[in-house]
Amino acid sequence: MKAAAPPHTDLGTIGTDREQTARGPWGSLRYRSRPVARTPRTGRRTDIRRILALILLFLAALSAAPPVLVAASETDALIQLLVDKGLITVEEAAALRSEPAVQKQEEKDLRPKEFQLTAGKALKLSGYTQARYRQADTIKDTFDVRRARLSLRGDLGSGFDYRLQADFAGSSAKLLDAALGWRYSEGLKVTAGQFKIPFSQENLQSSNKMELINRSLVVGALVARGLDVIGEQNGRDVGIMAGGTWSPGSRPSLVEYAAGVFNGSGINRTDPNDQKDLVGRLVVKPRSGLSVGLSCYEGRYILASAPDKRDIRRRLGAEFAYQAGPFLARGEYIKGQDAEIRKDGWYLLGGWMAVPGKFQLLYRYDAYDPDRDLDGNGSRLDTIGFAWYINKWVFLQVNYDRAGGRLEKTSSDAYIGQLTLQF
Ligand SMILES: [Ca+2]
Ligand SMILES: [Ca+2]
Repeated sequence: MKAAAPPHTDLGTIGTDREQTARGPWGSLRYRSRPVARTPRTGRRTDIRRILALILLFLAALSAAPPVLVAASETDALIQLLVDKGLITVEEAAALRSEPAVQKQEEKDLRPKEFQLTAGKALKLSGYTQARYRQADTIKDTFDVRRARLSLRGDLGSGFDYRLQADFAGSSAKLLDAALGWRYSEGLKVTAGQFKIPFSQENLQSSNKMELINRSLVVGALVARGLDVIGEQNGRDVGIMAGGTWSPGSRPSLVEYAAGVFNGSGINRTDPNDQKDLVGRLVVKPRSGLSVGLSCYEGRYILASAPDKRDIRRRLGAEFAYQAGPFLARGEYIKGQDAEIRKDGWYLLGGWMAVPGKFQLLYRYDAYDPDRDLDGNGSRLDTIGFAWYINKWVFLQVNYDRAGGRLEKTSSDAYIGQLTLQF
């Protein structure tokens, strides 16, 4: 019965199921309307047939999920049902089955069902992978996959949105973001769940958007990252935050603020104490390209080695960023206190986009002191960077790190290359 099926020449069949259902019958209508309608009678019959074909396709599309009709194809079974009910004759049924659009739908019914990702609302899937090569005296030269992230975002209506992000690099996958947001206005958005704490511009900069490969020493040590007392939390925590922008007069986004309450213990874990940490950030943009900001953090932390002790974990940061044509300047100073130990550090980054949108040259001066009351233990790092924005999806960076520091004996050079693929 299906042997006479026409070859697939209609481009309308290539695409999503929805497109196919929508295009099929209309394409069929146009195609058929020229050769037929020789007499009024056959014309009316053909019209009825086409209307029935449309209804059938609609019903077939609706019944795609529950497999009510097995044995034959769903469309074929529907035609048989119409015959059984006396609504159409056997001849009309045969004519219907020969309609090209109906034949296509029957073939589709008989094909094995494919796995489909569906959602009630539109969702946006994005992700990126960063492959890195490092060469230094202090490590074995190695390739590694530094990040492999997938992110889902969506709008749930009534001002609600969500974001999920996981990192698959390393030995086990890790949930980074799981946040639900509710926007009341430009001036107020409430976010709850797990996400980046509103502290430091560099912390809030996405890893696939950073001009240099590594974050600065001070952000790495004081903003819930690798060298922080609470360990590597990817600059994130679990809590609730309010934020927004406010523009007095006609100026765009003159003031940006965010303030939140967090567990203070990092990602994918509950709070080991009753104390909640407070974080806030305020950024002012007095003119286009320039921003100046302050961040503060007040909390208590518990070390696994001393579960009964609650120590102060306090941070204060100042930042600026300035972009003028191809030139970029950015800097931060952050000081912190963990229990009795006072720490601080700062960086200054300069960039020049030598070829607009393509090649960028960068330099960063980076300093961090893990104990301000102890002399000679500071770290210094000079980084020279080259960034090549190959296209929207591919980004290549080469960095040269020169470590320094007054008493640092292990001073060594490091060359790092990193390729970012994003979608
Ligand atoms: Ca806590
Ligand atoms: Ca010191």
